[in-house]
Amino acid sequence: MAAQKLPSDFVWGYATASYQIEGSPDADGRLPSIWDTFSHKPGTIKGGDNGDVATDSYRRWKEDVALLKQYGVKAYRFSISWSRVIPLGGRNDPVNEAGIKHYRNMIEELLKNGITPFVTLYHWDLPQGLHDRYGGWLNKEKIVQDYVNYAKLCFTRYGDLVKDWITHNEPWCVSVLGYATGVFAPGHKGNKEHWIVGHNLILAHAYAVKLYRDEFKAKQGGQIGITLDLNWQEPWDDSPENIAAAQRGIDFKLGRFADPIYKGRYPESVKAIVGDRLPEFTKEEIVVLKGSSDFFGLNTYTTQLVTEGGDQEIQGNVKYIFTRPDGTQLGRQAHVPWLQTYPPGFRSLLNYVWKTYNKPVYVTENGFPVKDEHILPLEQVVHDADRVEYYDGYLNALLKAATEDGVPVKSYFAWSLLDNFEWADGYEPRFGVTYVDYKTQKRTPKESAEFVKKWFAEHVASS
Ligand code: PNW
Repeated sequence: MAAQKLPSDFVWGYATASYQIEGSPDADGRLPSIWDTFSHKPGTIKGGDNGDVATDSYRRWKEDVALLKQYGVKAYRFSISWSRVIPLGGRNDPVNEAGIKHYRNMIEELLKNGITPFVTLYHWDLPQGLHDRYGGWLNKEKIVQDYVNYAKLCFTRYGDLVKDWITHNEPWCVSVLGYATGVFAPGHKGNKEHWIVGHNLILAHAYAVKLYRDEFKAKQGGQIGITLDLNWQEPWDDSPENIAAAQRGIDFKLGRFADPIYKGRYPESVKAIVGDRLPEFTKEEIVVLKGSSDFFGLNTYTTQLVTEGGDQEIQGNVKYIFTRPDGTQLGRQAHVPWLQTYPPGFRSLLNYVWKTYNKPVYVTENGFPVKDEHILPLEQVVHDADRVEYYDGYLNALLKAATEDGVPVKSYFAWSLLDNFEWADGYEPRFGVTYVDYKTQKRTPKESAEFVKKWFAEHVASS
């Protein structure tokens, strides 16, 4: 029997995000985003770093495209920096043609090289102007209108060339890390704001999708959806409490966004615990948000074992661990504490998402930062065996989900093309298949880049 293969139209490539790679914060009329402000506050970022230079990709984007070409990808997922195209962010603020042109040039260059652009509209870099003017994501009426206006500008200027749109990247991170734990911009803490912000992110997404479907889709022929994040949650053992806990953990991380978007309502388990701090959708809004994603965009990195208990409402009062009942670790430890390699969890997750939401699944991020890679000499860094092991495991899990379980998986974007600015962790964790020397900006491919290229050459059917 011939080896199982993914269909010939399977899309694969690498993902990045504007603030993590671009640098050049003041170039050509760009104004600050909340991440510029946040990362410049002392004590927010490991090592006192910020995204002022990052991988210098605002200037080196042609080199990045050449690298993608060399890696044999079919697609590239990147995000637009809102404050490059509308520096102050709002619907009555001026549009910055230089910023518009930058992304237009890049999109054209990608297409010239046979690479399909997948564009994320919002990967966390809200224009500081909107945060200052009315509280940004906390202000429902204003932010929904301004976000839709920004989306409209992108559809208008790029939609003849871009056919795959992602409204938001990981609204869970935006709301919880930004407005509850405060480790991400804008650094607010508490147990109320993040429910409001999450709610407003859902509405902004839904109204942008409505606009695309009403005014652009017929003419431009693209698709639009959202990317949510979930690390698979596996009950620690088969006790009924821990099985229930894992489902509740999933509801608090994924269901709080996915259920409104695909089913038109919040999960009961969330409503029961959060009570009247959870905003309500109006009847009109429900009509707009239910079914407001053409696909299921999924970012995932690991699996967590779940037990009942704990008082962390934010995660549904469950606890996470990596140690099994027999004392062994779930998988290989990455450089960041929250990630261990566990491919079977990826297969379970793909099945769960398909069964629960019934949409084609686009894996939009998945990757691994090798432990201590930042202190290893380059000769060792490029032999990134632990990253290769990770991709080998996760890609084969995806293949099984697609071919044996029948999950319609349509894409796989590895995180990331380059080592880059890893948010609050600064430049220490390295997720790239390309090593970046931050002093010289020299890019050096790691062995994983070759591995991924070869894997897809062998496992995608020829057309
Ligand atoms: C995602 N966590 O973020 C983002 O989409 C990327 O920008 C980021 O670089 C990548 O994953 C790697 O971290 C996450 O704490 C940030 O569980 C934090 C968590 C998960 C994902």
